[in-house]
Amino acid sequence: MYTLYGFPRTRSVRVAWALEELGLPYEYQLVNLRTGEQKSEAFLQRNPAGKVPALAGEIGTMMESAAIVTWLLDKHGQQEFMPVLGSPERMRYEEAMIFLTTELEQPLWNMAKHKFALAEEYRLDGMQRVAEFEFASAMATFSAMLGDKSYLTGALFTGVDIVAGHILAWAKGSKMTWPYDNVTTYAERVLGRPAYQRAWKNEVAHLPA
Ligand SMILES: N[C@@H](CCC(=O)N[C@@H](CS)C(=O)NCC(=O)O)C(=O)O
Repeated sequence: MYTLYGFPRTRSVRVAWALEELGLPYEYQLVNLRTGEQKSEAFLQRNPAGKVPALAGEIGTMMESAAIVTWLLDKHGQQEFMPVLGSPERMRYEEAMIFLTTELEQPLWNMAKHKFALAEEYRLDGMQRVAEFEFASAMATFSAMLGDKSYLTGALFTGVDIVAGHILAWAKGSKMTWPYDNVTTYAERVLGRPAYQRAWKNEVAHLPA
């Protein structure tokens, strides 16, 4: 059985969502970011980055949420959730996954880092404005990549839609908006999936009082 090390309202929900889609049982191990547990010696042994998520299983412990989602679905859900390696759909998968994690997510992360996540001495004034500009530009690209497809690679819901769905939920939580109807409809489609709802609720239920 897998153990997911996570904390509610973080990127760990991506991994929980993938596990829920696959119907795999997993143990949820809260790493208390409020007390700095992610930097404890014990946790650093698992994930030297000192971040969540991490996924522990029979073959070791893995970090990086987008990679974990891809790995899990390749291993357990290839027929159902993953385009075949080398196919045009898989090309779109790889392209979108890198775009999401390097372009679309980064402005949101910069907003969070410079508002609360970094120690005050490292926060830069003006980052919000830069990040809003970069987010708007990345969203225009995202809307064009999605086009009129149901999902990012075509008709199949895949791992890259988990990561995109999480980023759009994060954007909404950060009060970001966009003028693209195709993105709004897509966000409703992916975030309405029962597996996402279950993953979200399960994480929140582990929140320390
Ligand atoms: N690229 C990593 C980023 C992981 C990450 O930054 N996690 C945040 C929560 S979303 C974290 O653990 N922050 C605590 C810290 O940096 O001390 C991934 O996608 O897994």
